[in-house]
Amino acid sequence: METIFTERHKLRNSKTELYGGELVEPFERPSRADDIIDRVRAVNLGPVSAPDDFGMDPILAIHDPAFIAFLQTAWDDWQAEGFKGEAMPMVWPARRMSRRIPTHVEGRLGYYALACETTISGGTWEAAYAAAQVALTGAQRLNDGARAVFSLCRPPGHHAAIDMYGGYCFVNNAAVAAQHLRDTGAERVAILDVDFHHGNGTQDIFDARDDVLFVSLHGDPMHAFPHFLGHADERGSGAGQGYTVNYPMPPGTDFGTWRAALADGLSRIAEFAPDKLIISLGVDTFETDPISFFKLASDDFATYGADIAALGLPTLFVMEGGYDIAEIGVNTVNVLQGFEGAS
Ligand code: OKP
Ligand code: ZN
Repeated sequence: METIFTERHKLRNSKTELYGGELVEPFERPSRADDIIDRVRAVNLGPVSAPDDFGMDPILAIHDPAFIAFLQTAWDDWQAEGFKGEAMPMVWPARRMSRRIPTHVEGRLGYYALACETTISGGTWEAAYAAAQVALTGAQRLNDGARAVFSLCRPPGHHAAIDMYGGYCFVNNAAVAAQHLRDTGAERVAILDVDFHHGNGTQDIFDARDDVLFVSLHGDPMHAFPHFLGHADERGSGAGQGYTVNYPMPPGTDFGTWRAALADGLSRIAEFAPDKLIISLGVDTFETDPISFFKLASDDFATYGADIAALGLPTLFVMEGGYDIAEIGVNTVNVLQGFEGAS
């Protein structure tokens, strides 16, 4: 399997995350991608290629232009205020307040953020742009006939909505890739999100559409980030009714339970009969992930990779989360090797 990767992910290197009331080193750090690419090379998964540049249009096909303009200038605007730390929101348009977009960067941060753990620092936009190109290049490889491709995106994307960032995400890489596939011949695209966290951004983007099926397995939002989306009764709206499928699961969920939900999700995907499949691949379902509560073991990742392969669809793996740094490379590549072994 070919991997698409660029060192430009290193430009996303913020020093702080607000966690438990403290500023800590971010869980979403550059060494994550380094460990994954090291493992890809160690097992000879396949060639590693640099992304092509598809420009801004495919990003703007998903995201609000004013939101993207905000991401591009937020760090400069923040620094211009003379602030010493990294950019983070601290006030939101909460219930019964105005949706008018403020002028001051503090107001703009609150308007466009869905959470405040994720700080913006120099290079953040450049890395997020590069990650979207990594996803787009993988999608294009499927168009060129590949059975499967691994887009090693960093920063991740599935929490990023049309006009919101947060949860370590800025541009929704999987959504940008899905729209590119739609715009280049695919009639139907399915996105299967196996990251521990609900892909609220992806769900929001495709909520009212029947051409992109969104299926997500995740920690129940009653207990887990992003807390305000991902319930089982969210099924899509308008023409998109029935094209969002959520499997929230409780703390301590083991692989048997998780795999049964996957089997159900895979049958929904088979029924939809998409031309292409995108996997939002997070390995934070691992038993020792520091911020999650599922109990998958390393071997389970290979098992479910094979389950996904049984659909027989052209498949793009887009990297999302996973924070147990010691095992992130093994677990990620286990999914890909499990898939290949069963293809
Ligand atoms: C990004 B991705 C846990 C706080 C969680 C943000 C998590 C973002 C996850 N107590 N904060 O989906 O892996
Ligand atoms: Zn996650």
